[in-house]
Amino acid sequence: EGVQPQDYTLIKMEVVPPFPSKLKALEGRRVFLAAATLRPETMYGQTNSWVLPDGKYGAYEINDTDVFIVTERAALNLAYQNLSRIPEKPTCLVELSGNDLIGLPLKSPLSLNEIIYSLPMLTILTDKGTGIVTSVPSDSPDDYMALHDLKSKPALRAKFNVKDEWIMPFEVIPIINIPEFGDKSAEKVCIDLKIKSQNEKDKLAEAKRLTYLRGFTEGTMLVGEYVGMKVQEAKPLIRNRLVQIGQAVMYSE
Ligand code: A2H
Repeated sequence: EGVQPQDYTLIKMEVVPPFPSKLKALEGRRVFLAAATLRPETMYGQTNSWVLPDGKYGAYEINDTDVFIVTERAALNLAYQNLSRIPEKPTCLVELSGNDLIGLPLKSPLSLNEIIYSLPMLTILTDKGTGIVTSVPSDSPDDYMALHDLKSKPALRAKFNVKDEWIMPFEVIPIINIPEFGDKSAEKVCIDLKIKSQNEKDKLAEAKRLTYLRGFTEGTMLVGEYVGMKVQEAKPLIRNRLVQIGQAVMYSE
């Protein structure tokens, strides 16, 4: 926990019916994986969502129609931020593990890929955000390496029952140009730093440091409603629009 509160945008990634047996009790409701992001302007480039296979999640009633799948810790925080049907009291409809969520088809706001899938990431922290992360491999080194690991390692796919069609069709999409790093900044920096896997913590921290600030201060949007605009200016506009149309909510911790 930092000293400063962190403000996240929670992206509502809708689970596409029909639901698998573990989620059958939720039939008739709108069910979302709620992904915490600091980069709402990158949502055009989503290729999948990430869950922790051994993580504990629950399906929580947010209001009369919507259900969010998040960690219990996040559900409690949400309940104190007016995001629970019963104020200050989370209602869990179904307990789930990350493994139950792998392979769910999702429709996610602004994504150029119409349907994306939920996949395993081993470095997700359960004490940050919602425990659900949306994947933008063009601009996030963690996402790029985790997707690269799954694409290049058949044994890893087999271990988590990941089908080829949930990953192989999904390529890195150029969405932001950074003068020094080009149109796929995360891919470039991971290659330059010779990062081998999602587990190379120190190198990935360096990759994030290199791309994060530059992306914000010098990046230009290559796609979407604000194409040509600086990331710095587009970011609040995109975030506010997503919240206004009900496809995202703000969350702080
Ligand atoms: B970001 P901070 Cl394009 N465990 O969103 C691990 N990582 C998590 C997480 C968790 N429980 N919850 C959120 N995150 C990720 C987009 C993105 C992000 C881009 C580039 C950089 C980036 C797409 N993934 O983050 O420690 C989420 O990934 C770089 C730090 O609170 C979230 O934003 O600063 C970010 O980490 C929040 O990390």
